[in-house]
Amino acid sequence: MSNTNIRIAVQKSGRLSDDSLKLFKECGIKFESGGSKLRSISSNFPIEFLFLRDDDIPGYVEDGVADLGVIGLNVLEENRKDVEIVKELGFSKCRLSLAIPRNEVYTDLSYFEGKNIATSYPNLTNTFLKSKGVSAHTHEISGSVEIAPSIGLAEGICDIVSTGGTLLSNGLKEVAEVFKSQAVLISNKSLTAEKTSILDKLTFRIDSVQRGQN
Ligand code: PRT
Ligand code: ZN
Repeated sequence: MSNTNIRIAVQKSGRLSDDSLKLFKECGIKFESGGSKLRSISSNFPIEFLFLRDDDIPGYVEDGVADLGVIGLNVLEENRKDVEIVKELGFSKCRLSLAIPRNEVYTDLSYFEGKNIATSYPNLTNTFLKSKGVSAHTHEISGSVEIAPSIGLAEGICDIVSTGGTLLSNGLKEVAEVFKSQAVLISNKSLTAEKTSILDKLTFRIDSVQRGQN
């Protein structure tokens, strides 16, 4: 019998982690997780887990360091890695949205013409604005984007929104949705036949879990 394992990269700790681990456990896959463990081999399914920062996952899957990964579609599309999207997983749902100070009057997207927008997602933001015929300047910052308008760095922001609470508490209002996201299962584009057959077994189990939830 072959002892090939498929290798999957999941977020070590963050907004994707709990639901990713829960999904694989619901698939009947036994493995250890948590603490400082960065790798774990399942005792009852041919799979090895790597626990990583989410931003590194698409690159590892493109390079074949990992065969599969669980990642937010927002991160995947922003970084434009060449991987296969196997399926939508239905958790970590959020949206990338444009927001401006609450007391500003907003009419339509032309509001952003010639303005500065702070974001950690310059590619998605620029692609959206271009498709709408708006020319604005994006300033890439890696975190605490919501603070940018109040410190005079930009007139608006484009950031991930879930409940809207963070925008509210920073005196901002959401004015346009740029991109809808959720967690997706991705795979390397050239899996061996053996790994493809393990992936088929895995997606079969994920499908049954998802059917049970509907
Ligand atoms: O440490 P590591 O690099 O692995 O994690 P990370 O800090 O980069 O990412 P993490 O764990 O915060 O998010 C992982 C993924 O979860 C994101 O790429 C999204 O696909 C998804 N997701 C779902 C979210 C949110 N909801 C979310 N609310 N990602 C971020 N947020 C942040 C957002 O940036 C903003 O600051 O939460 C704030 C807004 O939330 P609300 O509820 O106040 O609107
Ligand atoms: Zn990250």
